[in-house]
Amino acid sequence: MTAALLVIDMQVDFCPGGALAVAEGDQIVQGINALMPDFGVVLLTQDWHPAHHSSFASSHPGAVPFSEMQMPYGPQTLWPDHCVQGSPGAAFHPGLNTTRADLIIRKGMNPAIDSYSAFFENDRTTPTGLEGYLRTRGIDALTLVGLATDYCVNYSALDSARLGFATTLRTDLARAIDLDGSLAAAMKGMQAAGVQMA
Ligand code: VGL
Ligand code: ZN
Repeated sequence: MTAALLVIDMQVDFCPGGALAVAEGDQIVQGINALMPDFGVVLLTQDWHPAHHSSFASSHPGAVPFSEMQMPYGPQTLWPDHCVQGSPGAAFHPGLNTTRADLIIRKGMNPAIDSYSAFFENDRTTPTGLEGYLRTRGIDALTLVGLATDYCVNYSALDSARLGFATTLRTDLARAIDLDGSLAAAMKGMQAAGVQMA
């Protein structure tokens, strides 16, 4: 098997002090760096929204962060403004080894659709191109790490397993937002989809 390491959204805004901080998000950086030499291919994702993105509560008058809204593609959680293209918060955590990356894939650029997964936007059909990259490079196994376990890591792992990649989540190298039991639901869903927990 040819395995790749998929590092999800290790960005300033998802770490303590950031706009959408994940508790202990910064504590997994060194462990992720240490894992990179074990993989022939390292891929990084970057949440990369235009200003006024539709997933921001501030784009909807009267809406508050962490509430839910119906979008044409289904329910969408509304977030504080985060990871705006080119902003300091959208940068990778300064401790992350980005030198080692074969590919950086950016997502969430469509103003009207959020994109949690590294493979598809939240309409579940618009591809990012990652699947084609993996297939043309002969990669058939993916290990996921990063932020957040219950959102972008979860959606990426589910798509990875559904597309037929042997998928592993390093739970020690991921951290969650955990809104209303979202972490427990995500863990259950990933296990049911055949994602290996390591
Ligand atoms: C994420 C919420 C909004 C994530 C990104 O990286 O898990 N969560 N945008
Ligand atoms: Zn986002």
